[in-house]
Amino acid sequence: TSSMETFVITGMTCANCSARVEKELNHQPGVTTANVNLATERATVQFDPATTSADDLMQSVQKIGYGALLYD
Ligand code: 9UX
Repeated sequence: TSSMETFVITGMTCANCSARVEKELNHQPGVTTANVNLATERATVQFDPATTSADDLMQSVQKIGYGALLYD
C-alpha cells in the first residue's frame, strides 16, 4: 500500500536547498518518490505507511535545517 502526502517546506533559498531536501526525503526508508519544488515550497512524497509516516518525514527535513508543515 502507498500513501501520498504534500508538505510545505520553509527555509529553502536556492536550488541546492531543494535538491538537499529532495535527496533527504528520497533516502528515507519506505519512500518511493519525493519531489521538491523550490518555487512553490512544496514537497510531494509517496511512501509506504507501514514503514514511515508524515511525522517521520517532516522530522527528517527538520534534521537538515529546514521547516516542514503538513499542507492541506
Ligand atoms: Mo543554497 Mo541552501 O547556497 O542551504 S544550498 S542557500
